[in-house]
Amino acid sequence: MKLGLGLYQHQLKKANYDFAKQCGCTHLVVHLVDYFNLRESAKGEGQPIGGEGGWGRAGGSDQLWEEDSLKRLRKEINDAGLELEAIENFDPAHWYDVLLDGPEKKKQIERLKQIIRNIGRAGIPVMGYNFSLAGVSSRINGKFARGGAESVGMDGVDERPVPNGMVWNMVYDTEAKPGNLPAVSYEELWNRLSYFLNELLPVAENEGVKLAAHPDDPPMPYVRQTPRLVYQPSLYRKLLDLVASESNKLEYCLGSLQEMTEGNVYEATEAYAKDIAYIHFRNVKGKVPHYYEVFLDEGDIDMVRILKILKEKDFRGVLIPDHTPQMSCDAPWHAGMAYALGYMKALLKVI
Ligand SMILES: [Mn+2]
Repeated sequence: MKLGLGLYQHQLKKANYDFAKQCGCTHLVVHLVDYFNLRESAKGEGQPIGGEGGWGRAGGSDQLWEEDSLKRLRKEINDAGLELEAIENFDPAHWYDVLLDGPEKKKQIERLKQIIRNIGRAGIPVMGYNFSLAGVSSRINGKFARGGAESVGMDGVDERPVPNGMVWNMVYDTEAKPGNLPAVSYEELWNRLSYFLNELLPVAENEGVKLAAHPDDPPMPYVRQTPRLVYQPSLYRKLLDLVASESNKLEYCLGSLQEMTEGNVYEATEAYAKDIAYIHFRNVKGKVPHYYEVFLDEGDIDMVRILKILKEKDFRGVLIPDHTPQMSCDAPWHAGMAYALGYMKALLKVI
């Protein structure tokens, strides 16, 4: 197993590559979408929460997905002594009508195919995605972790409808007509995912890229009056069975799995180990709709037990901390990540 760090778009710079290397990482997972663009001031604070405008404007990352830009990014990372394992999340501007089954769907799916080709040709092995209408939402902030460390959690579901022009918790059309997303059934949403996978997986296979699915965060059957796809562990099987392909993989989020109300995270890890592209290694207390993100060593998941299962199943992929609580100091995000990575590195050695 390999140690990695996830970096947000605004963090893609030499100092953070060196930081990852110093923490013992060999791999990076990067976000090209800037979730903080409406709130520049929030960039030091770790995870996006988002208010009325969600996480901000979609579409800011256009140029970054070109083959040349991706090659340049990979080279910068390689030059710092690290490998670029994955890109996490498409820009909503590139696929809103794939998610919404809108008029631009065919054009946008072609764009996604080109993006997969660019990623493959830049030598990046994995594209992580989260097929979701409401995206990550219902988040609250608080001093939920040990010693009053700030983290995110959930205390009830966000029931507000998703306004027109917004999807995946970002705004893709500021001129959208007033009103909200029409109601969508589970069956319809699974059909949309099926279209996406059937179109994209053959291209991904050709280019040697894995498409890795994140479960719903939070894993509730409905959020903001929209249905969700993977909100119980068994629904990951449904996703894998939808389209048989070597490139149909999981962005396996331990926190989200633990927050689910059915099954348990150990059985799920055993069941899915062979299908995991990379892992979000984080811990939580509680289950939906009431849970908090906490430090790795104080949550409900026995992280040692998880690593033992992964070792037994011969998982050789990358683990990243995903999120951590913010630590009280001048560099809250970095301190949280350094703590998590040190803890992970020691566990990997011990098991
Ligand atoms: Mn995650």
